[in-house]
Amino acid sequence: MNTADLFGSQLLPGMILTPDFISVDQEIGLIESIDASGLTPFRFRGWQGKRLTMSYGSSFDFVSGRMLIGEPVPHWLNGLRGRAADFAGLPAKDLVHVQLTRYDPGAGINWHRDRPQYGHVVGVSLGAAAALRLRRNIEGKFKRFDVLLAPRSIYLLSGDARQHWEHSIGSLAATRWSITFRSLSLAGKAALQHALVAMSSTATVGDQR
Ligand SMILES: O=C(O)CCC(=O)C(=O)O
Repeated sequence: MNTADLFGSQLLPGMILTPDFISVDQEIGLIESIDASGLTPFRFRGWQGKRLTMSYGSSFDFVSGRMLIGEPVPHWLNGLRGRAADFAGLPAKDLVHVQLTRYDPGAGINWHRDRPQYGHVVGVSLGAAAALRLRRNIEGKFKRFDVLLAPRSIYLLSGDARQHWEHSIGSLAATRWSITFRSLSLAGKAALQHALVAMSSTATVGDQR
């Protein structure tokens, strides 16, 4: 029996969606914590997005193109991280990166695949419902698929859905929040190792002064 049989519907190979993963009270508490977390506009090289984000743990820096060791994952996310990891069939410690996002009216996210440094992607949706649009280029033609992300639902992107399909969310009419947990791919683990070595050699140079 695979994870989809146990926990939700498999929509594409590697994509599972489960409604009502958290309660309304939990949703309200998570939204309050996200709003209090110090969100800032998402930046990609010289460009600034309308959505607001905050990241914890190991993360990819879109400005320098490097893996960074970020702020530790705060305690208020630990319970949800454990449940999200169970949902994805992973140990909680593998979800090393957490991204909080707020999409105010007019904000969305353009077509993309998550960075190859990341492995599994697990997303919890809060607030307004949104359509997650998916597309895959097959011999010059896009195959498309839309998935409704209801508030309090959780989705997993892995395998085919993660590697071969791009996803996006169009401009929203009402505010939506999301919590995205990510594991590292082999490339991400190597990049993280590199970042840790660079950090420890900087510390050693500093110590010698
Ligand atoms: O808000 C979401 O659920 C999607 C987020 C996403 O695709 C991203 O940050 O790369």
